[in-house]
Amino acid sequence: MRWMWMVALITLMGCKSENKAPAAEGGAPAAPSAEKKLSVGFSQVGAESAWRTAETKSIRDEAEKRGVALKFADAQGKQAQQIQALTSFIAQKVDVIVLAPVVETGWEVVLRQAKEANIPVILVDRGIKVSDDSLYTTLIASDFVAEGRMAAEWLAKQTNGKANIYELQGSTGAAPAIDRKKGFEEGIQKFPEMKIVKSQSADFTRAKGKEVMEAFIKSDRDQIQAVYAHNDDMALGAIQALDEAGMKPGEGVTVISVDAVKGAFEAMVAGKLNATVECNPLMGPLVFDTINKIRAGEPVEKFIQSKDQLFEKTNAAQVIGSREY
Ligand code: GZL
Repeated sequence: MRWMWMVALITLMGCKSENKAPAAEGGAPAAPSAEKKLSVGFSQVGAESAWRTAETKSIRDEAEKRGVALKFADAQGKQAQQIQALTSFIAQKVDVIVLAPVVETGWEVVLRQAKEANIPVILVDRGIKVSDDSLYTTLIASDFVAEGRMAAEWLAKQTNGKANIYELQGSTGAAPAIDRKKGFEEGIQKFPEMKIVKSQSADFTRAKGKEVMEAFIKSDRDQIQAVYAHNDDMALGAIQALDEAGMKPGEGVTVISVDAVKGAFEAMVAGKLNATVECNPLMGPLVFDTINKIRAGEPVEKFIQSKDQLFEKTNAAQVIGSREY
């Protein structure tokens, strides 16, 4: 009887070994033939500016080039839609989440859900305020405070430290709006005759930039000596308003902004924009290189900074041909 149990046991063991995948080199089971595509959920702010469009194109083109399955969600500038997108990415069990956060606060709950689902989160282009910075792996962005300071220092030199400044702020609560304002104010601090006379949000859009500038012109026309816009789109809207009022933007009124998009170079060549501080949106390659590092278990910096530089109308004509966005 006992011999029958022995035969059954040996047969069973033989069976199990036949069920195993054919052993690859070194004994581990061979990888499944169709390599699973990397799946990435990308929650984008919206399409409010030329800069944003360039950033979206850079990330989508790079995903395409690398054969990444990219799930793209445009939030039309609404945080609730971004949170909805992240919740959906988590439910779909994406490998990585890329988030361009429209505002700095209100992310704790959904990022905790991503952490609990073991999905790494990469922030691009804007930072967030959270109590626990393990809720995101890294931030790939420019230093907006430095951009604001660069703009202030250029304007101080351009105006010999004396100007009535009208400021067009970006979207309320957005990191670039908060920090570009902070850096600019720090930069003009040592020039008592440089004053921000009025400052209002124009939501990073050209249309709102024109609208707010028209209101400034209506109330303060003869006082306006300089305009500081947190992005080129608002500056181009303001330039249109100044032009229509016959105020000679770029000569009678000094205009400086941030982003360095193609439209800004065209305005500088036309002599209507005086300077712009670059904020590079072409993050695609760096985003996917960073994802590869994270998935390979390599350490990545908490803040991967894009380098910026300032362009003026004096050198715009030589540079415009080489601009990629
Ligand atoms: C900056 C980005 C800003 C751009 C604007 O990283 O978040 O948002 O400066 C865009 O053009 O709308």
